[in-house]
Amino acid sequence: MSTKKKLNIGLIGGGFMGRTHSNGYNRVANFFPALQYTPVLKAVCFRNESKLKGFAEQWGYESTETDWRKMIKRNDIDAIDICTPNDTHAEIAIAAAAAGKMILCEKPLARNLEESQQMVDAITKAGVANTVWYNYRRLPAVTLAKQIIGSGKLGQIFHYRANFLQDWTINASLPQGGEGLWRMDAAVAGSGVLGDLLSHCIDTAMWLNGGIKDVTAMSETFIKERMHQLTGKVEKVGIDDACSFLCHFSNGSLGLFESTRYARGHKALYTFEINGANASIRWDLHDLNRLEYFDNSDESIVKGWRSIHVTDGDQPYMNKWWVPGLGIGYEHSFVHQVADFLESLETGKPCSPTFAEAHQTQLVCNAVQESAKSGSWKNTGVSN
Ligand code: SOE
Repeated sequence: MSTKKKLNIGLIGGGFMGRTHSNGYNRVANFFPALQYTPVLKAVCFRNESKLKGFAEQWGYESTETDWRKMIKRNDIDAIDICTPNDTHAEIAIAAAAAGKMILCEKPLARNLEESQQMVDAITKAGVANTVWYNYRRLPAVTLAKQIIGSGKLGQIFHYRANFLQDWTINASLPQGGEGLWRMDAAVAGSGVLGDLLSHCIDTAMWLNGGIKDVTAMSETFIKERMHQLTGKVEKVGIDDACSFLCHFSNGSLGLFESTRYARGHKALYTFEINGANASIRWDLHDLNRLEYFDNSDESIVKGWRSIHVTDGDQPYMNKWWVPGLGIGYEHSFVHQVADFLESLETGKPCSPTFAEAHQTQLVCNAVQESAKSGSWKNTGVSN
C-alpha cells in the first residue's frame, strides 16, 4: 500500500492557466517520485457548464462545481488553485484562507495594492500554505542564473535589463473584455502589460538581484477605444499597452525594464541580462534551455559569450527529466512549481514566491503606475 499523502486540489478557472496548472499536477508524480505528497485532482470549478465536463474529463478531475463558494466549503478539498481573471483573486483567496485552505494563486497576485495587502493579511491570519505562480523562476536556466549570482561569480552587479514583448493586440478591431480578452479590460485585469508581463520581469529581477528601491516610468495606450465584448459598445480602453521603467536596486545597480503588446514580430519574448564586474549572464524565453554567460577571467584567446545548454543532471531540475542534451519546455516550469509546493509541505519551508513576496512585486507595480501618471520618481516601499 502506498505511504504517500494525498493533497486534494480544487481548481477554479478553466482557461489557459487552468490547463498549465492541471498539466503540472498530472505530471509531477511521474517525474518527482520521491515526494511524499501526491496531488489528487478532486474538483474543477467554473461557470461555463458546456465546457466544464469536457475539461474535467480531459484533465482527470473527479468532480465539478459551478460555484467557487461551494468548492471552498468542501471538506474533501485541501488546496484551492486560483486560475480566474485578476478581479476575483482577492475575494476567492480571502474566503479560501478563512476556510483554512492552502492557496496557489495565479499571477499577478491582485489588481492593486489594496487587494494584495488584504490577501497577505488573510493568509497570515489563517496560517495556511501559499504560493503565487510566477513560473519563469522555475525554468532550469533561470534557476541556474540564480545559482551563478549566489556563488558570487558576477561580482558587484551594475545593470539589470529585462524585456517582455508581444504583438497580439496591435489590431484596432480586436475587442476588449469577456472570455479570452479580459486582459484588455482594466476593470478586470487591473492594468495591462504592467500586471500581465512586467510583473513577471519584476518577480524574477527581485529574486535574482534583490529589492527595487525607486522607479521612474512611462506607459502608453495606443488604441484609445475598443468594442467591449460584454456590453457591445465602443468603450474607452483603460489598460496600458506598453509600459517601461528605470529603477535603482537596493544593491546599487541600475534597472531598465520594457514591456509591450505592440512589438510586431514578438509573441512572448521575455529576456533579461545582468552585468557584473566579473561576468554577465543573459537569458531568452524563446531559447529557454540556454543561459548565456561571459566570464572576464577566461583566457583572452578563448574569451567570449558561452551558450550553456542547461540540460545536464547537475543543473537545476534536470536530473528529474531525460538524459543530458535533451531539453524541456514552458510547461515544465509549472510541474516544477507543483513539485516545489509539495516539497514545501514536507519541509515546512514556504514555497517562494509566497503571497507576501508577490506583494513586494505589487508594490513595484504600484510605484510604476504612480510614476507613469505623475512623471516623477516614486519610492516603492519594497522591504529589502
Ligand atoms: C499573456 O499573453 C500571457 O499569457 C501572460 O498572462 C502570462 O503570464 C505570460 O507568461 C505569457 O503571456
